[in-house]
Amino acid sequence: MKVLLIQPPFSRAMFGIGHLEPLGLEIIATNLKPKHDVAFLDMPIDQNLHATLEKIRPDIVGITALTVQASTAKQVAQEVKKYDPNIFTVIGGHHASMIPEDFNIPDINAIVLNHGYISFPALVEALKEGSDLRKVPGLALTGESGLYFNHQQHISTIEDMPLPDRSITQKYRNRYHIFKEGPYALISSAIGCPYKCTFCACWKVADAKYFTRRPVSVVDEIASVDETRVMFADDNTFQDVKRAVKICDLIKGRGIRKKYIIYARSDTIAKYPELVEMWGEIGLCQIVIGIEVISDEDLKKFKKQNTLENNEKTIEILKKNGVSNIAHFLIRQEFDTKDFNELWRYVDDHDMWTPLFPILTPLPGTELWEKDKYRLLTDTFDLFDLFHTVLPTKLPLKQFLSEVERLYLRNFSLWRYTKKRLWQLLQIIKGRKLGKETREITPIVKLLVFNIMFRLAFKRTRRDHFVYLKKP
Ligand code: B12
Ligand code: SF4
Repeated sequence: MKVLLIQPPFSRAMFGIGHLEPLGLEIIATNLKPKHDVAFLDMPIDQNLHATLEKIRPDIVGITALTVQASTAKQVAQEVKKYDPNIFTVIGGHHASMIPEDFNIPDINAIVLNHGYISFPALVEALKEGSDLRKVPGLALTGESGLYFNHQQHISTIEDMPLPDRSITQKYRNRYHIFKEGPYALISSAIGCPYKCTFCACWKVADAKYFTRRPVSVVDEIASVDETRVMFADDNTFQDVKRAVKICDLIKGRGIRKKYIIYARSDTIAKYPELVEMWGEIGLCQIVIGIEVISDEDLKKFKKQNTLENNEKTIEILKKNGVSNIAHFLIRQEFDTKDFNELWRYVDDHDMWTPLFPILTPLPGTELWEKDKYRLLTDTFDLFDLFHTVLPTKLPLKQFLSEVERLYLRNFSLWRYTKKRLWQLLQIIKGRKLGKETREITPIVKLLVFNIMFRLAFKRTRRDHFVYLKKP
């Protein structure tokens, strides 16, 4: 069978922070490749769908999508069916797994729930053999009378998860970046998360369990990619501390020299600060930390099962080791000017230079979604990028968005930068040695570029809100 895998374009409104390889599709490709022809189109980079369909003439098209890509994924499916109604269209990925009913449309034939590396090859075989699709595990078949579900796939190990076939993304690889920096390779070393924060559905992928790959296999994969920058696609790479130490030792022992970005929780880091130290030595340069809020009470509200003390310890540990802290702070719709100022004061007082301020968004599959789905300001998922608000705000919308923008502009402020550099100069004049924390300060050129980039992006973001908002 000829299979075309597609990463659909991003919604026009999306505020993008980066674009990396579609790891899910590469993993699926591995199990298909021995028996079938597999091609891939990365539409955020190459929008030429018609020419690709002409060239490949696929029997099956598989589309991946996050929530913010739900509309464009549907448009892609529509174009594919317009080109040839006999092509079997399948959708998978995070959005399809969390809210499959959103894809119950005539242009889509089947939806793969969660772990596509098991279901998709079985589906392709069933299509080839002409056997009963209702027997394929982890599948939902679309239809006018509703979805027909076969049972979901529940995993008990990821030892059988194939390594990604990166040959399908070869021609795009030097375009994969985060914040204009790249190329980055993406590697999954673990799946799932044992916590259940109210605003997140990542834990659902593995039923609140945490499954890991063997350290040797992870390090072999790191060594095999050409890129010198690697991002881990795990929700908490340090969750299993012994394993994190082992991976680090292996990387060091094999003399692999790359730069790493990982996601981790502050409770792990506060308890095992040595992890940051040892990983810092092998090239860990950024950690994405969900600090989320600035009080214990609010941490409890979001069921984060963490403390302010852990967050603050972590901020210091990362500074001491010269590892950038991509701290995420949730911006809530109930914020007024005082809350925005208080949050900024916290960031500034803690001398943080690389924070992000995602707007609280009821992502499908989350507890928040169940609570707030009836209050949405918009009919589409195009604004679900965490830079738009899809819920009503206490402040007038325009003012709320200006306050969010101001947080970023305060962070990229030339005055703040100059003050910091002058302070450092003073320390040097006084004969004091500067610590590794100076590494976190955004270099001046980058700071100016981000300042302009964010201004332009927010101008568009503000305008898009009014284009996409539900008409009363
Ligand atoms: C790494 C990562 C990123 C990276 C790179 C993503 C990329 N490929 O470009 C960066 C930092 C750039 C990023 C950006 C964004 N991200 Co992100 N990111 C992740 C993270 C941590 C891992 C994703 C991943 O690779 N997983 C591993 C792969 C193997 O899993 P998978 O893709 O789900 O694939 C499996 C199945 O879903 C299935 N499958 C997938 N596709 C298909 C297709 C078919 C046909 C089939 C059959 C099966 C199938 O099979 C695969 C193998 O079993 C997740 C959290 C998480 N734990 O998933 C968040 C996450 C995906 N991101 C999220 C968000 C919101 C974003 C942004 C919108 C933020 C922003 N404003 O920029 C952007 C989206 C733009 C983009 N480029 O994708 C949300 C999405 C929530 C949602 N409901 O959509 C997540 C879930 C985190 C969260 N907050 O909840 N992200
Ligand atoms: S926010 Fe982080 S800790 Fe909480 S459930 Fe999601 S991945 Fe787990």
